[in-house]
Amino acid sequence: MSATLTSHAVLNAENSVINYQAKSMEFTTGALSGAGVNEVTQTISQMSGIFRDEVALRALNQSTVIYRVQLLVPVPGDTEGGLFLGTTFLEPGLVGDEYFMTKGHFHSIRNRSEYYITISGAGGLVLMDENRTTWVEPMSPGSIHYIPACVAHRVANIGNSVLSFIACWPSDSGHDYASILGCGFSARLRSIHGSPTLVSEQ
Ligand code: M6P
Ligand code: ZN
Repeated sequence: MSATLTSHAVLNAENSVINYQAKSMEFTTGALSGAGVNEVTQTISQMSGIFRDEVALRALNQSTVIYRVQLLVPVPGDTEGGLFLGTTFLEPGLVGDEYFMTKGHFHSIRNRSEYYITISGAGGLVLMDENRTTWVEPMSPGSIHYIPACVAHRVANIGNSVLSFIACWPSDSGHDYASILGCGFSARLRSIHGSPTLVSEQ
């Protein structure tokens, strides 16, 4: 007997079908689908303490979605040697003069690195090392960004459409948001005279 290889079947050496839960990515948007895809949504109400202008943040509709992340988490979060995959969809918009952005984080295990790959839209990847030196990399469709160990990372949408990007990181990295909430990044990506500008914090 022979079996046919389809997108929903994996064959073993005996050419019989093994149970397989198909997953896929739609390349124009980065949207993930299939077995085990989870989704996390961040609304304005969940972004307290992230943007510099809290008054402007409170004036916005609190239920507005800033970004959502689709996740493939094939192993528990403390597994050494595994990998996680995610697609983030970040809406366009401003809080005061600051672009809609992700919360940003260091990895809890500091020596864990990560890849971001832009699918659509225009963005800035804001990076900060442990000496609080901050820089920004431009994100456009196809751009690949290697985030080294010990570097905090956050993405701002500087365009007028949804910015989507794929991320891949070690499953035991963890997210250290507390350091960012405590001290922030040392610079912010703001719209100054209509142009994205990295502005140092006072
Ligand atoms: C990427 C990855 C995720 C992260 C998400 C949103 O998909 O880096 O680990 O959760 O972006 O970023 P943040 O958690 O900083 O809001
Ligand atoms: Zn990360």
